[in-house]
Amino acid sequence: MVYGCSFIYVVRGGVGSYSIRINRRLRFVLREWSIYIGVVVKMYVEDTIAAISTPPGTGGIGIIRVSGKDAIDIVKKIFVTPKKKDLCKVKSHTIHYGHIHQLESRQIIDEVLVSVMKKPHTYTCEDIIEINCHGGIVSTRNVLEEVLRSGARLAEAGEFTKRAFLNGRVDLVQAEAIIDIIRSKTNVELDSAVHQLEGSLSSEITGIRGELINLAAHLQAAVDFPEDDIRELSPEVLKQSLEKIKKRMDHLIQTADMGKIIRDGLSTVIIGKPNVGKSSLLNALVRDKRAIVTEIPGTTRDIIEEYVNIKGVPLKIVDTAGIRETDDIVERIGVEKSKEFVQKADLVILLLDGSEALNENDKEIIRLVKNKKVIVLINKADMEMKIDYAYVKQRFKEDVVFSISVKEGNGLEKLEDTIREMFFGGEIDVAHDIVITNVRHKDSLIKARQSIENGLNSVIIGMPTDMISIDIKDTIENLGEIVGLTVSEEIVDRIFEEFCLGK
Ligand SMILES: Nc1nc2c(ncn2[C@@H]2O[C@H](COP(=O)(O)OP(=O)(O)OP(=O)(O)O)[C@@H](O)[C@H]2O)c(=O)[nH]1
Ligand SMILES: [Mg+2]
Repeated sequence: MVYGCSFIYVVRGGVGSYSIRINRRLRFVLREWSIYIGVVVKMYVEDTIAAISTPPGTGGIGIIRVSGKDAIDIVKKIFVTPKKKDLCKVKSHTIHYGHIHQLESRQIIDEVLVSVMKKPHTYTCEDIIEINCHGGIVSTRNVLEEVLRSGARLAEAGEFTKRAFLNGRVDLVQAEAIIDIIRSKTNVELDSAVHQLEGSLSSEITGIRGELINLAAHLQAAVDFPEDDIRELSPEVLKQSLEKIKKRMDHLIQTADMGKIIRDGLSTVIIGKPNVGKSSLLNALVRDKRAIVTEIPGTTRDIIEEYVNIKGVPLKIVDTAGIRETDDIVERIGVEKSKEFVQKADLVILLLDGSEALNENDKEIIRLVKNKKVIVLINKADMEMKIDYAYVKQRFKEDVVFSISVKEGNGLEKLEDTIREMFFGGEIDVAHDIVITNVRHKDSLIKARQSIENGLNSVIIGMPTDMISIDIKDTIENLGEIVGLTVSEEIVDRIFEEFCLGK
């Protein structure tokens, strides 16, 4: 990839660091810490890339996306409309019917619709052409080959979005939100990713960062230009400002637990001795006959995993083999796996058969889940109850033990409400709340919080302004990593490698 850079102007009053690359190898890092110099750098990417943007395989249509300064000229060489339109002269954001020809033999390869989107209002901020061809594997590949032959380079994974980032259309948080949108497994995850793409987290981070920049500028100016009579910030005012900012960071970090659930699903395991109705419960929750249910104890032997949305809480729910002592090798492996899953789970749903007295297997499982977050369901409430209810109630908090009948569907609603209350304690509004769903963001926030804490301690013990400025500067950098202002080239590469081809 060939990069260029140009400096547009130098202004008074910016603090930060800018990192850009030229010709892949040459890394140009502009870092300044003077409150009087800020440099606006404009990046541009030289070559034109192309890739198939639709999934591999056959489909209604296949889309070849071309982006870069020569996109229109390249496609013009192989695309012919019935009225021999000149693509360079058509209006931006218009669609044109025609045929793709082979570059040399001029043989027609496909009948297509070509979308022309001229910069800057495009996905990459560059000229983009999208060729909609018939969605066969061969036809799509043939069209791509002609585009490459005409002068484009095959795009790397995520390179279109990387260009959107390099050209300043999205920041790193928004670029990562695009991958999250593509990979969303539940609506909650999707809503949260869309909210981040709209810039909710980015503006919170840039807001906090902006306040720190103002503080740093004020501190530095008072030191560098004492003759200008710049009013010094009193330690008390400084402490209050830093504490306020730390609180905002704390709040963001606290959302990361919920963020993990939104992203990966609440890891939930259904556990119990054989035949208590675990698989029946899984099927009821996913509203599908996903697991085999029989009256024979030991029916489930392997782990069955499903994603389900329970009143807005995404669950990765696992049905396990019933736990009991057994000589059957296959079943024994299943039982061991069940125990392992209990240890890893965020939530354990322990199922007991209310129509039977508790036996040693039940008691062993009750011991096994002692230190876990657990909901205890006494199943088969439609039958005569023989279970020792008092024994169970003694061992768990009252509000997490209740009867259900999976067969008749009684108690399922209460189970769903209990799960939601347990983890979200009320309303979750991922479409409006800012939630940290990305481990990279969480790590940088934790580093930023540590830096600001160091700064606060420096203020409290009366360290000189210079020392406090260093901590504030570190915080600014840590926050800059999140949105991509101060992030290393390796991290940027790693993020975009996770994308699919053509995105
Ligand atoms: N009466 C009654 N029977 C139920 C209820 N829930 C499940 N069953 C029955 O209990 C039997 C066992 O159900 P499963 O869901 O296979 O039980 P399991 O816990 O997955 O069993 P294993 O896979 O063998 O560990 C089946 O015959 C179900 O129809 C219930 O609420 N009431
Ligand atoms: Mg089962």
